[in-house]
Amino acid sequence: MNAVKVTVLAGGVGGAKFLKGLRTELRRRFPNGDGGSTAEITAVVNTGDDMWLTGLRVCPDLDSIMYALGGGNDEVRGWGRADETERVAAELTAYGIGWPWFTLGDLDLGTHIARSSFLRDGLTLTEATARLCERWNPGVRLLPMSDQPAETHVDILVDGKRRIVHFEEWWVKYRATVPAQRFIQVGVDKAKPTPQVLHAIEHADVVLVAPSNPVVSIGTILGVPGMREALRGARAPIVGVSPIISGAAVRGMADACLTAIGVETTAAAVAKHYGARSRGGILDTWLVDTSDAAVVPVLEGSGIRTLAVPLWMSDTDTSATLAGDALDAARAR
Ligand code: FO1
Repeated sequence: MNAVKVTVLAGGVGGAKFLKGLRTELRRRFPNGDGGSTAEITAVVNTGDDMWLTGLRVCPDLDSIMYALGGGNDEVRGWGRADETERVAAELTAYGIGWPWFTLGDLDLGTHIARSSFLRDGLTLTEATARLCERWNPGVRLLPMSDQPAETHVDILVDGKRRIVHFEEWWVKYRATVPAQRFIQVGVDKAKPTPQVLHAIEHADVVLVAPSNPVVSIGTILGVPGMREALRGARAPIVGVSPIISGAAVRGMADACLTAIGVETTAAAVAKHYGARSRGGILDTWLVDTSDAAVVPVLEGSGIRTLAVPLWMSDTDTSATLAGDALDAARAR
């Protein structure tokens, strides 16, 4: 019986929670005898949040997952490193460089310096990420969606002026409180899925869409030219998990993002936004929370097989149960 291969499209914090649950569940279902699993998980991760900052390449979603699954993340903040200090950040601010409102902690800077050093040595982002993961050993293969940049920038209206700012400025400095007129993926037309991503989609037994931000995480991944086609051509069933429960975003400001692209903040609207694979989209099956069970017949009508299961990921156990439901939904297709 060859190893089960699960490929997951994921963003940062929400994606990390889901991946942690999936890793736990696969270790339970396919134990390898020493605490690990014979199953192989590959995460295709959003790089739209990435930026060059004080000369360093910062990859927030890749780092959130690497730290969370490697055991180094700050569980309270949900991002960055545990036991962090900010001495270097204070120096950078004293020199007037960087973003004082976007804290790069001392330990976190170690990651950005290492990654930037690998990139300067000519490694691709995929190769650099693999080198960082040799240390953190997340138990999941982390693949940037593309080795070419496709940064998310946001067209905002602030103090009566239209400005285009990096996603992190809108997200962290403005807390997504100023309305986003539109999202721009800078350079995405020159980006393509990496060969490793295409291979992971083609050879997957199951493809899962994590309950990450449907616009600036999953949407950014789907926006890489060729990504949708690769997913639509996958032999594996594609199961998505709603990031919206009872009309509210589970985390982050997914509602602000959905509103910006004119999509209603409901589990059904997001499913239709991703689309049924049978009708040109990418989904075969969609998981909604039990509180949204009423949308099941509606979505079945639009070609998306839909199941209502508990979606709240309050801890690794509930995340593992949810991941198990997603795996079962794929098999039962
Ligand atoms: N989020 C914040 O709310 N405040 C910060 O100062 C901040 C710094 C930061 C530095 C590195 C990094 O990888 C992530 C960081 N984040 C911060 C989180 C970041 O906004 C999120 O991880 C995603 O980009 C949005 O999901």
